[in-house]
Amino acid sequence: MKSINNIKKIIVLGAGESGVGSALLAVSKGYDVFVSDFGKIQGKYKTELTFNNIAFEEKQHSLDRILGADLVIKSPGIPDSVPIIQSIKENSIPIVSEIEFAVKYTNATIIGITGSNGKTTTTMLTGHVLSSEKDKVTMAGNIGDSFAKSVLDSNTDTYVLELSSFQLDGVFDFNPHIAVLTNLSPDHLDRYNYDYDQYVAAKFRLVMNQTSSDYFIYDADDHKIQEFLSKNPVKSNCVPFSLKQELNEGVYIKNNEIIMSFFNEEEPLMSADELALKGKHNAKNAMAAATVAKLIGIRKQGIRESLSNFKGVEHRLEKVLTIAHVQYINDSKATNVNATYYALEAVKKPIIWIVGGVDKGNDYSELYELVNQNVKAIICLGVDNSKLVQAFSGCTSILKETESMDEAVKLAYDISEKGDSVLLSPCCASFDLFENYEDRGRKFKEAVRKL
Ligand code: UMA
Repeated sequence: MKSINNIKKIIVLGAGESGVGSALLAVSKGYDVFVSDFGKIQGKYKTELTFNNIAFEEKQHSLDRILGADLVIKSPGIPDSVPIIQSIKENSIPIVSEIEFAVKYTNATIIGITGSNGKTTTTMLTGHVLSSEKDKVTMAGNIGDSFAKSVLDSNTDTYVLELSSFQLDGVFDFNPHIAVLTNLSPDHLDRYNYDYDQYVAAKFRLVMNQTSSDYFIYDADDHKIQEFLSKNPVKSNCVPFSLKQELNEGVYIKNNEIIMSFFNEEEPLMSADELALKGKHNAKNAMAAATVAKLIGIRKQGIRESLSNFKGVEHRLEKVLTIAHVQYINDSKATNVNATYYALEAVKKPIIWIVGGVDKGNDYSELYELVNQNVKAIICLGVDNSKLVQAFSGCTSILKETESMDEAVKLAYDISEKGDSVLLSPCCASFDLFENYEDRGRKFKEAVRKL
């Protein structure tokens, strides 16, 4: 990227959470900023731009104006394949993500957390544990609030950033002091030419600038992570965690006890039974959070207490209500096959499964066994359900389709019997019928409460 000192005109593409945060930060740093959105800008973001006198356009990308930029900050939801990005690249104008831009304006310690699943839970757990002993800890990134806006607003010591592959695609100098990779499984393949390795490479951009004074925490049981590392060693200190093997350096479980093995010293942290979040995948998320906390210098007592009193993450296997002995569970955050796999495994059967949305190149065959065993009815909730119907029509006798959340929940209610679970675990992105996965989860909860 051009030295930041030589940049005057910044174009921000996309006026959602990321773009508006970037624009506000850029204006505060004295840049000439113009925001361009191809769609209609949401009311709250338009108000923020107008209120701060930031020039913008909507329902178009004006090529001439955009090509006058010294730097383009691209929102993560905009794919590289769209014509405007191609034109910007042909004109050799640098394109960065909000993360790359914003990090230049903070001296706080950066903890960057990515992974195909568990990154929100791990980010929130980490923030929760660090906050037990530190005052100025801020969580941001893919978790909802933009990093750029929090750099502008807050006076923080430590950022815990949830990072998506889309955000990492646009980083070049970004270097978190502590990086966490929770796990890898195929996701967002529609953005990576349906090539899993391209997606994996995007995730590993998290550690590409790390040095010997930084740390990389990762799942040692994950074959894809190990495969990548064997071909592309990192420069930072590797601190793996594992449920399967005792590690000389790292965190593992022995006789149900979480053991931290650091600097040639082994110490038990707590029993896995004491963790607030249950299940193997949550044990791993907790081990990753505990490792970050240890490296940051949080005392063992603080780590243990925080991991036992954590309240959980909204839209992630969130219990909503029990009606007529049927449990309704909101797992709207499950936007890929792997996340839904965990849900179908973890939730009490028989399950009435509400699934669907925007398919991201999913391979549903991994779910067949679980669906055959645990699911009694499927309700497809999406504009185009054809791939789901084709994949699962042989698995259950009941398969219904709808485009309405209220109707999906009503159908589930009608089908359900005492002891069943109704699970919203969509396995897909939400943008066909909802603003985002939070909106989808909230609408599910409203529909359940209306029953
Ligand atoms: N747009 C254009 N041109 C285009 C395409 C889109 O201008 O060619 C415009 C749209 O009209 C819209 C804006 O871009 O107004 C939206 O940008 P965006 O999709 O990047 O969404 P933001 O509101 O900026 O939110 C983004 C992340 N969204 C995505 O990556 C899709 C949020 O992650 C993140 O919290 C936020 O930045 C702040 O960092 C959400 C997400 O769904 C939670 N992430 C994906 C996931 O977790 O699977 C990656």
